[in-house]
Amino acid sequence: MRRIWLAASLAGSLLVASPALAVDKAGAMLKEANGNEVGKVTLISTPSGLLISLDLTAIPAGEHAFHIHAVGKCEPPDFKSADPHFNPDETKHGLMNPEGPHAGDMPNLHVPADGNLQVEVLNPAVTLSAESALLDTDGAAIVIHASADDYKTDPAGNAGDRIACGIVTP
Ligand SMILES: [Cu+2]
Ligand SMILES: [Zn+2]
Repeated sequence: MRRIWLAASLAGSLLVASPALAVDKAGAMLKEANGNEVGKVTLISTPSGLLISLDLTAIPAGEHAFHIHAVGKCEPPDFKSADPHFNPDETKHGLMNPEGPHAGDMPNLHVPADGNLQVEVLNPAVTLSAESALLDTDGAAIVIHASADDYKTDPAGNAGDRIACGIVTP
């Protein structure tokens, strides 16, 4: 009798544990300091990592750093509320840093003259839920900077001001 009860309760807890936490898609609306929407981000969980699709509509032409920051808060005008780069492993900044990168570090965006850019980036270091989760209690934000990331200067790649910010939302 006791063995049957144990098996039943185990099955019950497994059922509760898995589907409730799984989030496989999220989005973010990128806004400048004046509140204008300048792009949309879609984040999709894949077995290879988080697939991030960007649809930018009004970013100044040129090369811009593109990161995931640690807190889902975008307060204008400087967006400092998003805190530093998402860095659950407490590493150093930069794709070219031997002690890096942060989980939130990603390649620069090259925006053409008309300010429109569609691009997809795979970030294998982050997930939406479970480990290295963007949707943890303080959330996360997608940030675009005024200048390029030099991929090595800790803690932020010398990328200058934060010109657009979007809160990752399930
Ligand atoms: Cu950044
Ligand atoms: Zn970084």
